[in-house]
Amino acid sequence: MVSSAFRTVRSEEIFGAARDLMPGGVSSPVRAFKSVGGQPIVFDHVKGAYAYDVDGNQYIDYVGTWGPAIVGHAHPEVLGALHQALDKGTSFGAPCLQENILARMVIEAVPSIEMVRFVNSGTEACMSVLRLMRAFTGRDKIIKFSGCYHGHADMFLVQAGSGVATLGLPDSPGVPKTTTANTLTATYNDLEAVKALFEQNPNEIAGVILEPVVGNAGFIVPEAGFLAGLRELTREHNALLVFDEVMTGFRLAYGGAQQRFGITPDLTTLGKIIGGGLPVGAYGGRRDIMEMVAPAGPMYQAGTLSGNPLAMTAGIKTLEILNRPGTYEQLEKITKKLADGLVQVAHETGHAACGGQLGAMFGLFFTEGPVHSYEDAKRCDLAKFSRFHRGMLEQGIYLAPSQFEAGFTSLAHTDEDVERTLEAARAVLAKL
Ligand code: HOZ
Repeated sequence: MVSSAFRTVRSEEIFGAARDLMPGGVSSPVRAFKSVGGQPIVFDHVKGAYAYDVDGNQYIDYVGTWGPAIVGHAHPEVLGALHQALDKGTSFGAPCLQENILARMVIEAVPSIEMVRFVNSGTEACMSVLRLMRAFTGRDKIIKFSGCYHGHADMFLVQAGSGVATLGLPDSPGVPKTTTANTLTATYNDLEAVKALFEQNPNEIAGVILEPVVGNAGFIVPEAGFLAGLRELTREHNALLVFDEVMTGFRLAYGGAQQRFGITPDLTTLGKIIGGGLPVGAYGGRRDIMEMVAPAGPMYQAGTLSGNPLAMTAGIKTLEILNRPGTYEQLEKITKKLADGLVQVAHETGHAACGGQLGAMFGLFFTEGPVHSYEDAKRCDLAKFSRFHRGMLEQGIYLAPSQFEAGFTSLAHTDEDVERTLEAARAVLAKL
């Protein structure tokens, strides 16, 4: 636990050198702490619910490597399986048995998935699923929602969440207007806006893609009837419904948001948890659609490292652990205690705040709320979030360094961790 002797000398040295070597000193923008200020912490190792930095500070970690660490970091069973797999080689570039095993587990778990293709990241899964939506329908336009993030492929960098929202960037330079001309955007939770887009673009829209529960504009849940309404509208217009469950898959329930809400999309993207901490993404869905993917069909998509035995092994073991009795009840209980506790502590210390939780995912906004969309989320007190984030860091609590990211818990987080977190929050918020 970080004490009054919070020192970050080594982190500063290492990050200082990184700045000269890599743009912004990082391999992915949000990690640079730009929106919350101060130097990022350089990690040395992770275990269970904790992260340890290069200065010897320990943190209760609610980022969980941005989602994959749902069974806890460096779980002994995952590491054991990986050690065995390592001895057989790191990559085959040929079919392996582990792909079948993980594919079967994913198909059995996720209601919409009858066939699956493994790729190497959530970005890759989403860019591939977009090509598939277009190939299957013969239409070019898609609808996405502001604040939803579907990776960094050109056609999704329109009012995107996550790092784009965190850094307050306009749509990225380098993305040709012609590439995004077919990306229509609507406000999340606004069914009427989607209806209007369908009416204005008859027979032109391939489908609607969304995070069924948003995690890249902060944590935002769908209002009653929103997902069902999208399901109806897409059917009515012969368009596809795609759930980007890169964050929510295996996190809100074993079968993801679609199982939890009882709405089955046509296609789904996955990532994070299904790789157990190694780089994996996947897209899958109805068999008749997936059979368009090469070499079964004409829609081309490929990858040298896709389905590699190490990543498949980590995913298999992670899902095996998650599928044991009681895991989701435990995740729900601990995460609810944390999310409710944070809002309560904020109110008791005199701050406007709202938040929520589903499964092992949570959020806290410094605003009266309610927050139903990215437009609402942008109205929250970002300066206060920055000070809260820094204060929590100094208390040994590692939160996502952006108001526009969700928080993640794991099976390794204990009641005691949550109580320590709430105590820290009380101490920090009382001084803000
Ligand atoms: N886009 C990721 C969160 N939504 C951040 C990934 C990272 O920085 O590792």
